[in-house]
Amino acid sequence: MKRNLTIGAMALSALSVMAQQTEKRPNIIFILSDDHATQAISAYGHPISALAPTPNIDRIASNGAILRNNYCANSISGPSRASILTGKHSHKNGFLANWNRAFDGSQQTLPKILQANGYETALIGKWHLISKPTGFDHWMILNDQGDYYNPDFITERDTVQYAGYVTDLITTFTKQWLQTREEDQPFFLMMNHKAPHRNWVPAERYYRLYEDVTFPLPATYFDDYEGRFAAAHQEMNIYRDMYEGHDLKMVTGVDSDTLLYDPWPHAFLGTMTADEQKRFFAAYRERNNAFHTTPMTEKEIAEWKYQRYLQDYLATIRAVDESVGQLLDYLEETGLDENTLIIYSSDQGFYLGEHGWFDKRFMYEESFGMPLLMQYKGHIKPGTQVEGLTQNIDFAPTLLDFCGIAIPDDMQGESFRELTETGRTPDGWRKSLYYHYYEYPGFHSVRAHCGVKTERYKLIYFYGEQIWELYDLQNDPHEIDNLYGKRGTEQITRELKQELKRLQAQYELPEDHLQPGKK
Ligand code: SGN
Ligand code: CA
Repeated sequence: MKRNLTIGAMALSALSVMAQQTEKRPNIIFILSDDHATQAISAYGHPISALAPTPNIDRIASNGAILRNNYCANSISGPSRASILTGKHSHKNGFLANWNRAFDGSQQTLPKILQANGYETALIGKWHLISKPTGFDHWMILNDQGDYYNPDFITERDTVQYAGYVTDLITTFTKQWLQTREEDQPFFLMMNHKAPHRNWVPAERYYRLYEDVTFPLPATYFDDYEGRFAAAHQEMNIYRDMYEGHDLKMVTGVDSDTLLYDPWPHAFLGTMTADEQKRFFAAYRERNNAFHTTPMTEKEIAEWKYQRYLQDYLATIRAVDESVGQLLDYLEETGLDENTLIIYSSDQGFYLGEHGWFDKRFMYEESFGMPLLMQYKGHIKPGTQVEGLTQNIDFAPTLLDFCGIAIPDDMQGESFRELTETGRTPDGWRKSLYYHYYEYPGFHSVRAHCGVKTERYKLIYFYGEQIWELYDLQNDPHEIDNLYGKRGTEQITRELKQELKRLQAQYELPEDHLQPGKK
């Protein structure tokens, strides 16, 4: 009798150890959109998002945590994705820019470590790292940037074109994989949306969603870039550099079905069927006709372009938000949400007209910042706000930490698990962030730069031109007043330069990475 009891107790404690172990091994769903600005996620509270809310993405924040000071290491797609996968800065993972050099898939990555620890791993959607994915048991990726309508999907076996809208297809394939995965294994699933990437083509049902909404013009829309050389020399201005056909869906005249300038027709209208094209032009006709029949000044045209850009950009996000809603519903209906950590982010931030811009790349807040929302029932309290400085190199270590898997020493990021679990930033947490953008010469002509950010200040060094910029984010949140070299800033400049050097040494930046030119 006694013996039996003991065995029973032992079995029970073994069970509870197992339960703890299972608890330590959450499933992970990583939702990564492309170019999704925090200004366009209503949980972040920006006035733009108030007019185009994202109720489903916000669900993740209200079920869990919103990270308010999360940043990327290099604000461009491939490099950010490589940092997410490796937990390392660009100079360590080797993917410096969206140049033609493939990601070295033989290196250590988050999915590989999870796989080695018994996880089933899957990737669906945008990949953009040139080499084939490694570390995923199942993958189905878009070709390069992918197309909005009727896109190709590449698998280990073949390339197949699917009929439909890219965001909806990615959601469908993701749900299908969830239904067919190995039920007895924990899983790591990446759902990587194309939207809201350029050229911002909404789902047909949303072509006209925001046509009557007037979005607030950013205070810096007509920025003169005074005192900021690189800002003055970029090519990402909405009213100067956007392609009127490709980006703004403008046509040649009243009732025209011919787009104005579109350098890549094969990647836009070219993938739509004839009927889809017809419905596309019909949906924009009234607005395009009004443009041609209303006299406008140059300034009014610049403002009209801003509205058209935002209407389309935000309309593509509506389908992303629906996708997140469908996934959350599925997890709740199946009870999977109990043991699944869900994370929503984007490869970088984006300009929604600030400084007159679209695109990213600069170390200024809008593109340096990355949205980050996380839920994990029983571990992250609903409504948690995280203020500490976090970065995409931290994602891999954080997720490994949540899974109870040892974080390899050579990962450069830190686990921010404690920040999300307590809502507090521990004393020893980092006080500064390192940033490095390489892609110059390149698309949009943003000069290569590196820099350091603290809670209040930011120092940027455009090393090709040997130009420095210094901002006091507290007094100048729009970063228009370059304080570098101004009287009274000597000490803070000295401190920030020292900190930049310290970070470069800590992260082992090779010396020639501060030389201009393609690496
Ligand atoms: C494309 C875009 C650019 C964009 C890059 C990188 N042009 O080339 O505007 O900066 O991608 O974006 S497009 O008209 O072809 O869309 S990234 O998010 O993949 O890094
Ligand atoms: Ca991107």
